[in-house]
Amino acid sequence: MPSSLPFLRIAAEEAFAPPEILGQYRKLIAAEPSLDPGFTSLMGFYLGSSPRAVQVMSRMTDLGEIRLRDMDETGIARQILSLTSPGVQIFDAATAVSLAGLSNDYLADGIRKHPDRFAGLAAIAPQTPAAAAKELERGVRRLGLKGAIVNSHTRGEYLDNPKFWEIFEAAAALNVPIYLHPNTPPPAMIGPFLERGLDGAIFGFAVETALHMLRIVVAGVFDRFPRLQIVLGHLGEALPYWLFRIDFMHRAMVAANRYPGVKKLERKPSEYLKENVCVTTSGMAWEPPILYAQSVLGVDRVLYAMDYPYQFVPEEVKVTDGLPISEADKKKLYQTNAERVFSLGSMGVEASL
Ligand code: 1DF
Ligand code: MN
Repeated sequence: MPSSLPFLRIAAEEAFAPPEILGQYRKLIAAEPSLDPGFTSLMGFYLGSSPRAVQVMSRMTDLGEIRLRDMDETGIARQILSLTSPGVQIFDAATAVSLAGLSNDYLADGIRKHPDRFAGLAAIAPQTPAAAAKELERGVRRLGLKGAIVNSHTRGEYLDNPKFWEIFEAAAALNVPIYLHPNTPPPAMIGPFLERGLDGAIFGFAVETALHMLRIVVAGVFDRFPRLQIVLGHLGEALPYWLFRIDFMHRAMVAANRYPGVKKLERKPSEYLKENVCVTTSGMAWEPPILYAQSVLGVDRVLYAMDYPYQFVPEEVKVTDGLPISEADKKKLYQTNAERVFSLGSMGVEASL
């Protein structure tokens, strides 16, 4: 790692999976291929034998030498690790709760061995909201994790449903963010995407995740939990481009009392998206939208991410390095925003444990 740089590169959306969970994915696809066509399409591909799948999966379970070598080659000082999408959210409730604990223990072990290189987010099972809140608390308090990852819908359900709000309550109380990571669209939505191969990272991920984020906003989650912070990947899943129209239409809909589920909020939708949301550059190594996101959300709310191992393209770091922004803003993008949002001051597992 070049030590002469005036900043550390911290990558905030980096995936891993314990072998046990990949095995459970395999079993589920074989046993119930029509349970969730998006999942079967996505993990059916990545657990298959194409060169891309093999290349990605050869790195997925590693929290040691392979990953560190790749990080060194690309100049990534630290990865903030999270269980790959769809996490445990595809499983039945009991399996999901148990595998979330297993995954977080696996992750904490990896971090304990390299506390200066890795930090992590807790996998949780929204299927059982109380258990999810408890596991988030265990992850943060006992394992030293820095927040939670939720891979968008859980078996077709979204976190704006108040039955999930104890998860938000726990995150707000612990003062940690929730990373709202993509998932493929749920069965009720995926048909038109799948027919043309648009269900995954190419576009369907962003449609699904932006929808989920907006459901959380218009449901009033941030009026109830004003300090809650959500992190979105992929430069905000296109939402920063939409702020003007979302505000205009939301105001018009509320004024017309058009939908029983759409209530007046304390702030404009765009204000929540600017004050309760941060975005990362995962998968979006492209100067125009990075500068646009910084201009709309502010330079304090855009964080670097690579999306390793799905998008392990060493040249992409050069795009971020070459952005026409000040050195001070580059340090925010690469390092200090992540340190603030994920409270990385105390990286690794608490010394007292
Ligand atoms: C892909 C991309 C897969 C992302 C992911 O998890 C993922 C992909 C299954 O390229 O198929 O996290 N991503 O965040 O862009
Ligand atoms: Mn990702």
